[in-house]
Amino acid sequence: MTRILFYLDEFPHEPWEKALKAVDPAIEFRGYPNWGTPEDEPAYAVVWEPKAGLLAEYSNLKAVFSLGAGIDHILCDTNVPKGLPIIRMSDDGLKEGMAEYVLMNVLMHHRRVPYFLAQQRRCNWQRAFTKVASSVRVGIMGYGALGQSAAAALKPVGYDIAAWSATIKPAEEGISHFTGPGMLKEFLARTDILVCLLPETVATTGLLGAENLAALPKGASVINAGRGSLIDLPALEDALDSDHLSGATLDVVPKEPLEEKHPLWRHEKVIITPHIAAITRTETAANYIIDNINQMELGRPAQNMLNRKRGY
Ligand code: NDP
Ligand code: OXD
Repeated sequence: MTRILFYLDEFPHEPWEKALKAVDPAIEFRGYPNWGTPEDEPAYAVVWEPKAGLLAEYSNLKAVFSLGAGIDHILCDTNVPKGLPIIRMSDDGLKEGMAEYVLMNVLMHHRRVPYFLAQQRRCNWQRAFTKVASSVRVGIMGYGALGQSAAAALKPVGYDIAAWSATIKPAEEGISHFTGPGMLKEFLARTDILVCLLPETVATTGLLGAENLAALPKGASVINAGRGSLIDLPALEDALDSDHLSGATLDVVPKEPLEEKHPLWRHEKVIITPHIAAITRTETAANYIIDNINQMELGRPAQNMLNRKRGY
């Protein structure tokens, strides 16, 4: 029998137990704190922001499933054993959610919604014109599962799309590819709306500072739905205030929640959402977790296992 040890502090466990048992009625579901003892039979952990020390304490874990695509909420605990396999979420629900969020925000910046909302607050009937989609250059930073799903949603609108990633990608109709640090400036210089979908790693932390923000063309906007550590917020604020950038959407910030007195909450050019771009959806995630467990039980590799060397 498969045993799942579940940890999700902020939300009730019941919908997850129901969804996992709908896929495999034979599983045993143990919601934290009822994990039993580390001497119990081997088990799989399914977690979001687990308590520090918990994963190290349970030496009976075969693998850990992250309830999100990111694993920074697990690796911030330095006690997590180095050899413990960690599987990242990459189910269809997450991809669909992110595609909806990115499409909505690219359209909002393309059609100047932050500007029109600011005019509305002043009761100002001020017209301004927007470019046709085919001349709007969207740049997707991070072309993994979520970047590709976002691109698929943007393509039918007709945007001029490019993507930047760590490794070379095969040629693809409708997407120009840029690779690695050497091509970053060139990628940024051709981007009017930058969509950031990068994981948090040593290489991505602080990557969008003053210098790289300055490489974007005047009037560009930035959408960050990856991780907050990517962007230097004071540099972003300066770029918005100097009118180098025309807008930003932040779903993630370096320290969440964003503190109440932070000026970006009230900035006219900024849209803030509380890390909800793609919330893991129970049904598709339950299928993904059980499928992966079944593969591992057959001695096959799990999908989307964390590669600790590259950090994602
Ligand atoms: P993937 O691992 O599938 O994709 C990551 C992409 O980032 C890959 O294209 C990878 O390049 C690229 N990348 C990583 N490091 C670098 C680097 N140093 N330079 C250039 N490119 C780099 O991850 P997902 O698409 O599934 O998820 C991306 C991130 O989105 C997650 O890690 C998570 O932090 C965030 N997220 C946020 C959510 C939200 O609600 N705000 C929801 C879900 C995820 P390559 O293809 O060459 O490997
Ligand atoms: C994730 C997230 O990593 O929701 O999936 O941030």
